[in-house]
Amino acid sequence: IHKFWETQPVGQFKDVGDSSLAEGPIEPPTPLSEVKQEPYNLPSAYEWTTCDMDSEETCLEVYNLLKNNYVEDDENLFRFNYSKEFLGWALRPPGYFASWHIGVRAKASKKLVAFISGVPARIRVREDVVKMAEINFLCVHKKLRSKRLAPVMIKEVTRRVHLENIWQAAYTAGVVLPTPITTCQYWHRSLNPKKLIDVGFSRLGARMTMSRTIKLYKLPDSPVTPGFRKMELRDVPAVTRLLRNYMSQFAVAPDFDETDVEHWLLPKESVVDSFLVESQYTREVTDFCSFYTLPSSILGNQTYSTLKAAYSYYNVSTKTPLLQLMNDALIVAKKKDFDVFNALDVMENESFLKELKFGPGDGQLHYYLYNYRIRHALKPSELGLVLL
Ligand code: MYA
Ligand code: JJ1
Repeated sequence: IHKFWETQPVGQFKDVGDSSLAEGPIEPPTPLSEVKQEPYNLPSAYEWTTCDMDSEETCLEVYNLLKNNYVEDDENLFRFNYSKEFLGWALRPPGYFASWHIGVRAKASKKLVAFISGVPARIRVREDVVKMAEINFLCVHKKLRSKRLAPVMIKEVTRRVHLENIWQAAYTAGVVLPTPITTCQYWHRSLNPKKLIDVGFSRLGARMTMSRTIKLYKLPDSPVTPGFRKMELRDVPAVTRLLRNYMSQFAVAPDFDETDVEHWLLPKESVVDSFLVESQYTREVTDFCSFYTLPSSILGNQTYSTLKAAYSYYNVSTKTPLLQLMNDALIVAKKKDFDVFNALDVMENESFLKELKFGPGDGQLHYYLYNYRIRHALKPSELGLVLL
């Protein structure tokens, strides 16, 4: 049933529960001279293109492909609409490879019809820090679906990752493939309940009126934690220490250094927001929270075209209770006019979801590793990784 995935070095369904298989790489690296030097063959009407994300024009083409053809919910009411600024940020972290930004064009029209990307990351799996590619934004134009183009694109990105002497990858998907290291649940916290109901994102609860619903989700005007402020460049060393220490408890998590923290967590307008708590006398950074901006297009609504969503990213609490820290995150997200605050049940998130009035969504997110076996599936709470 998985003609492509059966051929790949990933945990196979038939091996689930087989304790004789050790954790770690499934296949050893091959000498670089043995990595295929030419790109895989595409159907003759199409050609490979490396997408230069420094070029406004190319960035716009990728943006438009995704805006019109990327991930939708199960009822096709919403479609992710990553901004151009977001794509520039997500695809150009420290040490990125332009060759991993892979497009497919129609030869005749030069129109961009498919895309896949990778970015380098160091990911710790239990004791071992492994160099990996994070694969994201796999997209085939709606008119070219089900023609087995995706396996060719996956093989091509794999080849280009191997050329950089990297042999493992991490990725997430809304579909079940062989085989998830964990399956996470999406949770949603209404910030603008009237709009969410009007566009079909949520429904009026049983025995609830609109005015009772609006009151239920009301939040204070400003954060309540003393010393809660936006993260700045000067905070990078302290945030890195706080985060590294906190992340060490999870089975799978990124191994962030100061360069990574500056890129991934320093606030960037309409892309990523980060806040911390600085204690009044010691000026110590004790707590941290962050979220990224990912709007969705609302498909076919007369009144609204965009749903503004914040997604919980990395959060650390050592002094401020996580519940209070995340309530402050909701307050600032509401102030910034987000309609909804989304979170996965990863890390310690379960400890605040219900109390802060998040409700479970109809979507799940499956996490995968390529060429790395995990003995047992993880609990979502053992996962310390958030992909964009
Ligand atoms: S997840 C987001 C994926 N994108 C979307 O959902 C956007 C909307 N959908 C589409 O654009 C298309 O439906 C896509 C499939 C492109 C998804 N991950 O060409 P096909 C397998 C992996 O006929 P299409 C993200 O970006 C499917 O099981 N495989 O199908 C992370 C089947 O194989 P098999 C997937 O619908 C991506 C084959 O493709 C996915 O026209 C991580 C069918 O191909 C999926 N999301 O196109 C990629 N969906 O027969 C893997 C379907 O075996 C990275 N398939 O079941 C692996 C690591 C690589 C680097 C390694 C380095 C060392
Ligand atoms: O956003 C999602 N679901 C929403 C909208 C559902 C619309 C009908 N299908 C949802 N809303 C309920 C909210 C409600 C608010 C008050 C409290 C109770 C809950 O459930 C879902 C996630 O739940 N999103 C998707 O389906 C999008 C795709 C998810 C898979 C993503 C794949 C990512 C690609 C990897 O890079």
